[in-house]
Amino acid sequence: MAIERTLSIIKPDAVAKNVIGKIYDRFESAGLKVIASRMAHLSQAEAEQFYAVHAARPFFKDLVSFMISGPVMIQVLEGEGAIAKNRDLMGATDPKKADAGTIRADFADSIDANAVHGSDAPETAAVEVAFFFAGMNVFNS
Ligand code: IDP
Repeated sequence: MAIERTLSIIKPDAVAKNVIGKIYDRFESAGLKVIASRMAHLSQAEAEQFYAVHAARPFFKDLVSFMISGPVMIQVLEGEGAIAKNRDLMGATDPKKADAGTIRADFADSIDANAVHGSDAPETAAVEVAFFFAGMNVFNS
């Protein structure tokens, strides 16, 4: 399987719960490397742009409000099949439906506050990595 990069965000609920390290341990234990990271408090414009694909959805306003409610931890993960691997680690969007042992099953409270974001395909991964890390150092492992 190819070495890929994917964009991961630890959302405001998980940052507030002080579980950044526990979530990083999930990535590292699964063989994913953190090759860039930064903490940020997103502006409304940034959150709206990042989630523009969902602009017409009924939950868009709440999603943007939630994503700007506190700081987030943003990282690029690299590894074999990193995009699907990270999605497996995250679990289903709705934590009530997420498999036991996944990040969302263990750390998320609701479909709105669901702990993590992860790119869902190579095309979105490339766009999302550039969105947050264009012009910044991304370190090859
Ligand atoms: P994903 O984060 O599992 O890839 P997406 O469908 O891309 O899920 O949705 C982006 C985010 O929008 C989700 O993580 C979740 O926070 C929120 N979201 C998705 N569907 C709903 C919904 O039906 N109600 C409320 N929030 C939702």
